[in-house]
Amino acid sequence: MKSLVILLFSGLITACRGNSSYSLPPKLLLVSFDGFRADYLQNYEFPHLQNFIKEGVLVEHVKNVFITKTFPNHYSIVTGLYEESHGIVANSMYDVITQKHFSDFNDKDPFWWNEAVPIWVTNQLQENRSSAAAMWPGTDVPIHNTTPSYFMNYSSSVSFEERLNNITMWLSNSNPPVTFATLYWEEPDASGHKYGPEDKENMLRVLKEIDDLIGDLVYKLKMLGLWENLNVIITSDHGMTQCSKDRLINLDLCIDHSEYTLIDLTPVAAILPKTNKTEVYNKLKNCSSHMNVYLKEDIPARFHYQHNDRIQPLILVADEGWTFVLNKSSLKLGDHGYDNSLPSMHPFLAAHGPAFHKGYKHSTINNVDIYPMMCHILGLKPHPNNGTFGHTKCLLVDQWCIKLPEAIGIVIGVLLVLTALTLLMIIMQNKLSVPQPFSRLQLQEDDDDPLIE
Ligand SMILES: *[C@@H]1O[C@H](CO)[C@@H](O)[C@H](O)[C@H]1NC(C)=O
Ligand SMILES: *[C@@H]1O[C@H](CO)[C@@H](O)[C@H](O)[C@H]1NC(C)=O
Ligand SMILES: *[C@@H]1O[C@H](CO)[C@@H](O)[C@H](O)[C@H]1NC(C)=O
Ligand SMILES: *[C@@H]1O[C@H](CO)[C@@H](O)[C@H](O)[C@H]1NC(C)=O
Ligand SMILES: *[C@@H]1O[C@H](CO)[C@@H](O)[C@H](O)[C@H]1NC(C)=O
Ligand SMILES: *[C@@H]1O[C@H](CO)[C@@H](O)[C@H](O)[C@H]1NC(C)=O
Ligand SMILES: *[C@@H]1O[C@H](CO)[C@@H](O)[C@H](O)[C@H]1NC(C)=O
Ligand SMILES: CC(=O)N[C@H]1CO[C@H](CO)[C@@H](O)[C@@H]1O
Ligand SMILES: [Zn+2]
Repeated sequence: MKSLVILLFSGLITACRGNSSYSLPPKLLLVSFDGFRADYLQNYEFPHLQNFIKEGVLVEHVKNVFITKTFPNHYSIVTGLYEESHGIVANSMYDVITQKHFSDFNDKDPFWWNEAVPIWVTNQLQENRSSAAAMWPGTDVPIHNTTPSYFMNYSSSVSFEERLNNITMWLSNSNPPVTFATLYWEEPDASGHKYGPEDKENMLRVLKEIDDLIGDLVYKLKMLGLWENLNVIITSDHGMTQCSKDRLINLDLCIDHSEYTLIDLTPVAAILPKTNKTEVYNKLKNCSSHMNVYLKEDIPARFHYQHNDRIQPLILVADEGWTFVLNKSSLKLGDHGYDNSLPSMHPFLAAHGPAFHKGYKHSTINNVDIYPMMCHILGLKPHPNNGTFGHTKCLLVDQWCIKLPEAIGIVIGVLLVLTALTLLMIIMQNKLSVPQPFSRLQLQEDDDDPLIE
């Protein structure tokens, strides 16, 4: 009997596993459309993306990391670490000890990246697996002496079509197989900065173009027979908020430029004082009521933005929509980088593939939670990180999770059943006890006597 059960059970497991396709290693394509603010999804039409979501999962808000800039957040997604822990703390950095500078055009020194190990490196160290990148900050840098087996040097002039063609080619015919791949695109960030997110007409056009690119992506994956077995995550690094010439904070009106070195300007200014730090702090503190000025040691803990030499002694955080300028600076109509608790700074996440549920919506996760989820999908052991795997369990088919509405339903259901049972028992008891109110009293003397014997 026992062996029959085991036989049936193992047969069931084999049947569920299906055949050869499941013995192939799982594959994952991670896509970022830079600056895709979460609520664009509610306020504009995305027919292709909505189709993708209908057969996959959607996380409506992804809480990203402070500062809400491009390089830091892309590196958090692939390492699961806060900025202070992965070391890419801004798009513009200066290291006092080595006197090195980092900027988006001077980002190839591994020194800046080596404080963390991105997932494409870990994936590559697995036997018989390789990684590929059609761009993503850091993928053209030998981090811990390792680049993806297949990658492109960063160039904004390479078209989406070429990036897509090459990444899908690498995903389909490489040996050892490419199991982790990235695809990066500069929009809607570039247009968000240029027009501002409140320019409905221009954003409508740009976001329609992005939806068409998502259509091209799905079409291409289907044509190449990659669609069924590939896990695809579409997400972004940050959102965007409207700025204005009426919301400027001119630092030149408060402090002479000779007193400090400006490492990064807006909306989080990184200040390295040249003279007396306290005096610089006092002058800046008094500059505007539309910002917060922090000594490094006083930066709020919720930002997780303190414990790194690359964070400067003074930082200024502009209020949403305000811009730091110097006398000669120009203004962008849209910007990001602000407090990561602002909804306008959040992107979304959508995912599709054998690892994900179909038609499931989730309200929020942190962007550092994406890393442990990706490691789980790829069967990789994650490096120590700041993400929580449990936050993403509801998205995954191989995990059990309690979804809030169901949990409430179950609790209410159980309470109703218990109430009904209690009522029933009370009624029954009353029915039984009513006809013989006195016999009970008489019986009481005998209560201690054993019933049987
Ligand atoms: C096995 O794989 C083939 C080809 O990939 C597919 O047509 C077939 O339906 C699969 N069978 C099961 C039981 O999954
Ligand atoms: C790696 O691939 C080779 C050749 O395809 C195979 O013999 C070997 O067993 C594979 N190793 C692992 C760990 O899958
Ligand atoms: C994409 O692949 C083609 C064909 O292999 C190659 O010629 C081209 O240089 C690649 N593009 C990039 C940006 O690497
Ligand atoms: C990237 O650029 C470097 C330096 O210009 C060059 O040596 C290398 O071959 C390029 N790599 C790829 C994959 O294009
Ligand atoms: C810096 O300035 C503050 C206030 O003006 C003063 O109390 C302090 O002694 C100065 N520190 C140094 C190192 O000069
Ligand atoms: C900036 O402009 C203000 C007002 O026009 C002027 O007083 C100040 O000297 C200027 N500062 C610099 C550094 O140019
Ligand atoms: C984030 O993770 C790193 C690596 O485990 C750890 O050193 C750091 O203390 C964590 N940060 C927080 C705020 O927990
Ligand atoms: C903007 C601001 O806070 N200005 C203050 C700077 O300090 C002087 C004197 O301490 C105040 O009078 C200003 O209101
Ligand atoms: Zn960005």
